[in-house]
Amino acid sequence: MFQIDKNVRRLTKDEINQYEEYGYVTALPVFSEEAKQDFDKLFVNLSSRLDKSIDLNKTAQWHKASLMFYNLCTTPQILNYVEDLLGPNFVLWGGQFFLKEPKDDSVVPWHQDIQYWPLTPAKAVTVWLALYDTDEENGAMRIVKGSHKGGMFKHHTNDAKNLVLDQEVSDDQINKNDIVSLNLKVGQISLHDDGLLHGSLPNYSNRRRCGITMRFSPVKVKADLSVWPHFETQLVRGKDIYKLNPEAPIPRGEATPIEKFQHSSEFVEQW
Ligand SMILES: O=C(O)CCC(=O)C(=O)O
Repeated sequence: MFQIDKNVRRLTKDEINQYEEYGYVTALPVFSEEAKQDFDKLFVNLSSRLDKSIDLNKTAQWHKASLMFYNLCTTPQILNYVEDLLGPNFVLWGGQFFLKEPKDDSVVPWHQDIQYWPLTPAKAVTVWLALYDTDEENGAMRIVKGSHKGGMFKHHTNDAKNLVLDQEVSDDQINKNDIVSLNLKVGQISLHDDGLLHGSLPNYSNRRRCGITMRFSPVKVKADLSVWPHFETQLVRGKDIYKLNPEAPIPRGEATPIEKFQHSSEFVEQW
């Protein structure tokens, strides 16, 4: 459905080294410019299902609810890049939108994903797919290169209304010289490590900024279900040799998540 970029490829050795050294790779081609209208249609179709009282940024589990969303996450060309980092056997366990409408003052505070995720061992790759062009003006994601090697940073809770997430690393822990803005053209992806510091600023532009994040882990990773009872995996490459986590079925239709944490059984009746 979404046209693939003719320049799509596998990760180069340099990119794999860069990921290990700096915790990210960016501007990887996946979908062509012509997919632009289809992405816009997908965004409108999925987001408009939500009641106005529900913030799209506060929903997740779209990969377990919506077949269209699942199909996008399992695009073979995306999985190829992930396989180059995680090896042959891995699962999809998260899928959500990060949206900033024009002149939206919402901010994603500096954080490490491992602060939120009860996974052992802590190993996950996030794919951030640009549904619209994203740059410094409209609040592209920013990362602190190499910060995944610094262990756990100290987070504090910040309940400010314009923050999309509530765990924040204070500015004084950020090495300003290492900040990189992950500017992407529609259809491109970035990849980042779960220990990497990242966040994003408001959208100062008149353009929508929206990306889809997809979370992948090797099959040897286990979630603590006492912290995340909703956690389920979908095997997307290779074999699940350890069977450490509950599995979610591939969506059989179009359901709509309305919260951050939902079990797949909640979607079944909507398919
Ligand atoms: O899109 C953003 O600004 C932040 C995304 C993010 O926090 C994540 O991918 O973990």
